[in-house]
Amino acid sequence: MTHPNFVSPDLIRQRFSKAMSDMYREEVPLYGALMELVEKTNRHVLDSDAQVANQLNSTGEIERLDMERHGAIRVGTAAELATLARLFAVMGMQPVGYYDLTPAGVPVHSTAFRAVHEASLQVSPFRVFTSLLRLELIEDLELRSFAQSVLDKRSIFTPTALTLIERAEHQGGLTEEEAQEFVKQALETFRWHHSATVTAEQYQKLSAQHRLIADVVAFKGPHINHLTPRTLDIDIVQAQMPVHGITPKAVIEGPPRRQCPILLRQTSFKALDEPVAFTDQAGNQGSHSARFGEIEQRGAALTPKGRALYDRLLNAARDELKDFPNEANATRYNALMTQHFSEFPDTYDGMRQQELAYFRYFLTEKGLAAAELQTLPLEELVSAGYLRVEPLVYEDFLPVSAAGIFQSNLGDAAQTHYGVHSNQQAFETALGRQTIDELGLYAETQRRSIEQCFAALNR
Ligand code: OOG
Ligand code: NI
Repeated sequence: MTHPNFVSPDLIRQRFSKAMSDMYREEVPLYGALMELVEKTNRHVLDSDAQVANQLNSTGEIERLDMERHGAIRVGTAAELATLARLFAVMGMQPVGYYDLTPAGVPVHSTAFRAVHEASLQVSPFRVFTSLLRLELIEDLELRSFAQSVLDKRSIFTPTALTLIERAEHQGGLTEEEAQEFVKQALETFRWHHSATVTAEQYQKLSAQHRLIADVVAFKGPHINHLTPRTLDIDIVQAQMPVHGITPKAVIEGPPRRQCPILLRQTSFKALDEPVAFTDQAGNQGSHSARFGEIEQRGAALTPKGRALYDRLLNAARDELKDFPNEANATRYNALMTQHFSEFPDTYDGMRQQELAYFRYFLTEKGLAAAELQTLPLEELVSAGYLRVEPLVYEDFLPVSAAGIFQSNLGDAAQTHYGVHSNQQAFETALGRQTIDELGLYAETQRRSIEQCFAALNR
């Protein structure tokens, strides 16, 4: 039971997302520039593309668009991950999906904390891609135990944040005053720190093992490493970035450009080196690059069948390319993607009839006015115009894309090959709970929307 005086977790998340964006904008001015570019592009698309504008208006997504963003962090220990899960739970965020990044040579596995119900997503779709370092992949045993000891010494949460998490769990929520303090305290975990926790030499050793290991181990906390706004046309933004002095990665991750966008397309730019102070140096003599910028365009969530088709076509294009996409082969990669994806139906009707994507059903004016429809099957209600169908937006991430984003920001030079495989069970043990299967969530939302239509038709 929620107490009438408690602030809803959705509202806490909405405020936290805003506070995070304000903090990041102040810390990384380029993020502000990117946000302006995205806003301008979105306005242009809404003014010039009636189909997109109508679609966003009728699903209500138009209201969340300006505040829509995701962030990413990386943590070092099971205890950190488990406490983060509790912190995010206060904001109504659950771990959705399991992503294994080791096939791409990145020694982490991940989940995405986000709201799970469409009503909550509408209040704030804020998501945080959260990775756990797999220390067991450091082969040098001495370095591994050094990394472990450094991590064991740090506390990434403020004492007040921990108290408020416990209070929220105990009381079943937070009062207005507590919620305000919680947002302030929780933000501290994600702040950037110029001072490292290791010497310059220790940093070098960690970094030589993998740059990501240094990023996780050598600092006081899991600084937010990017915040990603949602654009309605990623190709425009990609083309405009250089005009604004920003150099994007060579290719856009995810599916190729389509009439009916599916899943998620992403591009990022490398952040600058930032001055840091190692423990054995006076002042900010060292440097570290961790923080970058990213933008994304979201499309329809795919069913298991649609996702299998996506994975097959993506793999076929990549196999034919025979290499990771890069500057030199970008044109060929894009051509191969377009060619292979011609097999994926590019109309919403086609995707719905073949059950490739999830949709939401809405009653139309005509449907509302008609009472004698009670016995018609769903398809006939749609074809007669009593129900309207809109694609359900994809709220999650893609492992191959995430690997491409990681790599472009860690430098592509060193490709590490790990002999290990995904270990969802170990991840969930560290997390202290199971991750939620994202496909089930989309199916539920689709089902609820159909039920609501039928209920309105008095079935
Ligand atoms: C996360 C990279 C993945 C995405 O949007 O797929 C990612 C990281 O670099 O920590 O952000
Ligand atoms: Ni990202």
